[in-house]
Amino acid sequence: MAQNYYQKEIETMSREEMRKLQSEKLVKQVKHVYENVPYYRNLMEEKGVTPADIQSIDDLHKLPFLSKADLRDAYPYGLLAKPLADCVRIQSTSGTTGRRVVAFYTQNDINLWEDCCARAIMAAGGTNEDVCQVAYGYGLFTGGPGLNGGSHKVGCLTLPMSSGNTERQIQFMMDLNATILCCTPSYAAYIGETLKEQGYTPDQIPLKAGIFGAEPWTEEMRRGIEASLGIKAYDIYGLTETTGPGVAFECSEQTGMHVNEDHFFAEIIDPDTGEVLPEGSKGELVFTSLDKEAFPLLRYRTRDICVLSREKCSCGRTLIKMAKPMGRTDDMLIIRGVNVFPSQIETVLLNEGYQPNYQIVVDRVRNNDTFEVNVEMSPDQFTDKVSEILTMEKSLANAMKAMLGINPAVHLVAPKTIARSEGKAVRVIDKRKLI
Ligand code: DLL
Repeated sequence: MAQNYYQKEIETMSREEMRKLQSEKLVKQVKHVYENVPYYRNLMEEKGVTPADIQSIDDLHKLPFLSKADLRDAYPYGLLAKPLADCVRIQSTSGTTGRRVVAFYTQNDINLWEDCCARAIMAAGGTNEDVCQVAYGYGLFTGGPGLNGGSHKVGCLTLPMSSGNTERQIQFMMDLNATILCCTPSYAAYIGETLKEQGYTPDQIPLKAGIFGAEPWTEEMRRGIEASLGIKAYDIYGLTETTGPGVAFECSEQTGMHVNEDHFFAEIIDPDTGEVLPEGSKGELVFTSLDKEAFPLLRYRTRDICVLSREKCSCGRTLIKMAKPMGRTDDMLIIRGVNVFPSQIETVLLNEGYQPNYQIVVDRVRNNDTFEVNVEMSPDQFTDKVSEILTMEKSLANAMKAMLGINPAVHLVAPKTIARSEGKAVRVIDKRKLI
């Protein structure tokens, strides 16, 4: 596939030049934060570090970490590094636990964020000939605004749909011949399902590519979405704390996501000791914003478990790659002492011929963990014969036991009874409240 770059010079820069650029930006950024963010200055002072100690990117490890707890402590304005007069926008997380994260942007911050999203769209083959349907949520969530801005920069005709109202999504997609779809992978799967129900075959759908992220999804799920929509599906990663989507994006090689490392420097650390791990090690992903102005987090611990790689990429980009996040240090469930990732359950479901419409319910009864997985049958799997359902449940439970090492109670439920998500799917209900 011929490569489209949005900012070729940066995306294909030599490693030496990139290090030099990162070092120059870091030195400036540390000074900016030290002078303007008393909260972080205190952390630096506690560690005995001053801006003079940071002469290049090799000195990054000397700086203190920031975590979600710091964001909560400093909420809402304590990590702001620019006067309010220079800030033009906030975005925020859904904040289901504790206080929400509120991130601030200057116009330059929005500009660099949209550039990152434009790189992602072009890496997925997008050009100004495309019609880009943005079905991520708009508003406080970063998905809609980020991809909307990137789509404008590429020059696509942008359909600012936001999420939800699937009938309308499909009508616009078909009437306007949308060629690129941006939304969460679970919503893409649902749109595919609905199109099928309406009698469309993949070759009747005008889409050619999808840019899906904001939640974990497996390779099996990717293949399912690609088949149902007749597209190539690209992963995109990001988090509100660093800007939003576009911190990293997939190219046509699809062996990991290129990190926009001229803006976000990535490290992998041991989550227990904080020690920086060598390239190729699995650990917690940490980002440093090298040139954001309003909300420049240094060494922010994402809690995403990941691996970085500098292997040469056939797309020509030299930007370091991150693997698909392999879970979070905080969403990993420990059930009866066993580590369980929702993505493992999803893999089993897809391998066994089920759709990834499921919910994990964990509870603790008399000091014992209970572990239930509710799985939706598709209309052609549906039966009301109890004996057949019991056999299917048993076989699925065995497959999960083989993958996880522990036995869940599997309940098959009727088609369309697990709530569909228009944003991030709620996969886990943990009633144990262990912390
Ligand atoms: O989810 C930003 C985003 C919007 C990314 C649209 C991609 C597309 P938050 O709501 O702050 O931001 O959630 C960030 O979501 O730390 C990961 O755990 C998870 N996440 C994001 N992208 C992916 C992905 C947006 N591609 C958190 N694969 C991150 C797996 C992802 N997990």
